Amino acid sequence: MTRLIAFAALVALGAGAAHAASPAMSTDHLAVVDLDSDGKVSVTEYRVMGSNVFILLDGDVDHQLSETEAQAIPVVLFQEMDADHDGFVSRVEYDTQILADFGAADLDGDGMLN
Ligand SMILES: [Ca+2]
Ligand SMILES: [Ca+2]
Ligand SMILES: [Ca+2]
Repeated sequence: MTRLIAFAALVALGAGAAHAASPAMSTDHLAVVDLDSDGKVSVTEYRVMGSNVFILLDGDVDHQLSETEAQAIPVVLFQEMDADHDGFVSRVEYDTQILADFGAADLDGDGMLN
């Protein structure tokens, strides 16, 4: 599992930022993302998850995340997502990373994480 999935699940679980950098995602975290409980995470489920996290973090609802809003996200990951380096992660930058992350985690390319 990639870091972004791990942090997204952890944010959803209400875990503190101290745990957000954990490289591993346990079965419990997978269950949070697996909305229909079929044991797999589809790209749709993953995007819903990612969207919920974005909305959760975007406190001022300007559709971009400042470093302050994104404190739960490891700084390195925030900088990776901020493709144009303007100090904010826009929704487009975020979604791009979400999809790239899903693709990277979907090792057999079947559109499901399992
Ligand atoms: Ca599922
Ligand atoms: Ca914002
Ligand atoms: Ca940006």
